[in-house]
Amino acid sequence: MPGRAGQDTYWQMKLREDRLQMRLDRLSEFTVPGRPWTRRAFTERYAAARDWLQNEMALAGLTTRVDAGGNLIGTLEGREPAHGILASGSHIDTVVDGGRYDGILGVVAALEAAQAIAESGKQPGHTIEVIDFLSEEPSDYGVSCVGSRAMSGNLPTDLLEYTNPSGERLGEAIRRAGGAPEKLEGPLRGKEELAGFLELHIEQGRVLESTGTQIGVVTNIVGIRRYEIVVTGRADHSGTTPMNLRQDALVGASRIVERVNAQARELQASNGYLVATVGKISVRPDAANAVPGEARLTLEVRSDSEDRLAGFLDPLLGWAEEAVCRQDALQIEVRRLSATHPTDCAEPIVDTLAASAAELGFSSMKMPSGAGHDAAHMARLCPTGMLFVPCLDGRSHCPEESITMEDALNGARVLTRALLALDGTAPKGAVPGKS
Ligand code: HGY
Ligand code: MN
Ligand code: MN
Repeated sequence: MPGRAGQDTYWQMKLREDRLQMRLDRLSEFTVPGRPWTRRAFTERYAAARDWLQNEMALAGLTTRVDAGGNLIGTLEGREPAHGILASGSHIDTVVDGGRYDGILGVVAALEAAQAIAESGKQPGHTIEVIDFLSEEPSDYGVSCVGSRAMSGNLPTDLLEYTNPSGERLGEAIRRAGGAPEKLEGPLRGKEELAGFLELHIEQGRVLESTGTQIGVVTNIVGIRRYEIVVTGRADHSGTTPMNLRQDALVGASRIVERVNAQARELQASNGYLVATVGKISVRPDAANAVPGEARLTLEVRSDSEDRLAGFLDPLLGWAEEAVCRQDALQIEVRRLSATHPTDCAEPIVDTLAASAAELGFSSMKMPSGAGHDAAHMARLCPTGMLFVPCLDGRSHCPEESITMEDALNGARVLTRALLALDGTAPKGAVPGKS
């Protein structure tokens, strides 16, 4: 249901559903055969998808480069470079067996917006950048949002030493992706460089669909802490080791999984939004006939409150000291993998997105994001906002994830309208939310 055309007609005419669809289809085809949709960062398939995308950016009239953080950036020059850059984008990597639209919609829609603006023949005042951030999903190196962390100066150099299961350092992987890890000691962009950042994403939940709302305007992005918990016992023969003599690490780990779930339920009920998940586990020796000697878990905690995030681990470890270490004769080691803070979107950007949706005749609602996003890191650099479109049955991070092209196009329209609104009203020094 596109609304009034009026003064926006010139770019709306250029926003092309067929091109948006073609790019979504082509990008999603870069997947591990038989495992839709799997395009893990740092793999050859991911590199091939990025080569394709870089070429599409060039065909759209953008100049392209890969920055030191391994981010692929397409640039449409503005009339007034001093006004700063309006940037938009997301990521094209997926979780294993993930969805078709998580990430790529935001990249493809940003490219469509930039191309429509370029083809409208009216050069924007601000330079517009389309960004495909490197490795947003938790990577095999234990770090997520690698590119947006690097860009915003939130990739401490010790994270570059993290290794994947084959022993490759994250820093080397970033170099393979075209980056320059030796340049990642501080933010890659100065605060004055960027006038604003917008990210379009699928909602990944059910709120928009269940309320029949076309556009979600994000007010806050959840904070996320991830920890690795290693439970160590003793590997033994499963047939010859009596039950009372075992130090089974997986049994201890399973108690921890249950406790994480119970503690999160209690806290959520009494304290407000907090979710906690053990979504990854590996066991050694990992054999049907061996008592597990080691179990490695990844614990992830999310909340919109820094205090709730900070308060989760200690009670869990206090409980584990007695229930797992003492009673089951196991050891536990914990390592913090990463932490992002709950992040508010910039109010003037929230207002611009809501106004853009209304001007185009779309229903919208303000809502928090329970998913993490590159936008949370970009908010360190410049006024940042996000918009959501509905996804079928709220499914995401699974192959069933689906959206309608109508919703995809609606999102691209609001994104483009908002970029133009910011372009028209946000010269340097008077950028909304920027002091
Ligand atoms: O993990 C997240 O919240 C995001 O989908 N990467
Ligand atoms: Mn995701
Ligand atoms: Mn995503």
